[in-house]
Amino acid sequence: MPESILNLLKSSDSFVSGQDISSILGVTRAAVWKKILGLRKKGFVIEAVPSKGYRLISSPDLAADYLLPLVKGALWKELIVHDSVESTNDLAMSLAAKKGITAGTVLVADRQTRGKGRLGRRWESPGGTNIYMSLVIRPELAPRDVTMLTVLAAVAGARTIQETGNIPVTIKWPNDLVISDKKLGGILTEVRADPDRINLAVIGIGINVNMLSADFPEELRGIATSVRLEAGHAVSRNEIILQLLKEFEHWYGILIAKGRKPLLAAWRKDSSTLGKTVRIAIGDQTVSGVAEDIDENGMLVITMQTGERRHISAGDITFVR
Ligand code: BT5
Repeated sequence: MPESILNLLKSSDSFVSGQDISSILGVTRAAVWKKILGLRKKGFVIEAVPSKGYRLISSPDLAADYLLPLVKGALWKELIVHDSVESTNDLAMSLAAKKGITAGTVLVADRQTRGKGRLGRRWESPGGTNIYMSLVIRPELAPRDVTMLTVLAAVAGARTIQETGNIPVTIKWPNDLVISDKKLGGILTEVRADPDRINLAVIGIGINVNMLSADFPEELRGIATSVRLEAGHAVSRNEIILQLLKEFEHWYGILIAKGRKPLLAAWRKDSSTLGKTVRIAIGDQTVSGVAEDIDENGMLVITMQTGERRHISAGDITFVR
């Protein structure tokens, strides 16, 4: 019910009368008032004027009640916001192990105490400022297609930030969202799979939204940035999450209906990797060459100085100037 009241308030720029709300929702005016008080407790600022009714002034910066009704549908079923977790990906995986998570769940946290990157690296996850979220889906894809989920999340993430922050974010293969060579977001996709099918995919996305330079640990200051630092103003985390879930659903639909080609084309368009001379660290090895393309499996195709072409599945890229 708070969802419905919120929808009514959101659909109107001005006041909605208590009488209208109670007749549309079929509840008493006293029940409406009780729910309004509940929403206020959750951080929604709702103006109440006796002769006019209720008006939504602002929504809290991370609010499941606000977000879920706007995205719930074919793909997204649940959205849960936590104050603090170790890692949204780990939480999703441990719930999945206990069969306690529905496909279509989005887990969001205000902060993470053990946020993780790839290969056991740390993801800085202070509270009150950024987005840490895990999208839990049961994709209709074969295990070999799992990289496409990272490709998809990167395209959805880049487009979302381009639109909401109005800044030229690009994708750095394989999983970075960057702007002028500084990292603003990262993706970590994990799956539970049988040999022939993915049972569950957890797509972890971290985006630095309103973090300021002083909030970054010393070693990241030169290589990391945030939407706010680039856009020059604070941006609502709700709006980014909302847009990202819509973009993800849009591209997921295209992937399922039309295959990988359109998604790979979108990736190429937003990539800052292609055409560059790169050095790629793969474990102890380093491979250098020109990044030519992304192949059908999401691997980076590079041409080495010898003329040999290689398809690289994962690694850390440095641009060689
Ligand atoms: C990533 O790893 O970029 C994947 C990050 C995924 C984070 C999300 S948050 C929600 C979900 N739950 C989790 O626990 N994780 C996911 P990688 O490519 O390995 O990059 C890690 C490197 O990025 C670190 O070694 C640092 O150099 C740098 N880094 C760490 N925190 C950062 C931050 N907040 N912003 C920018 N760079 C950061």
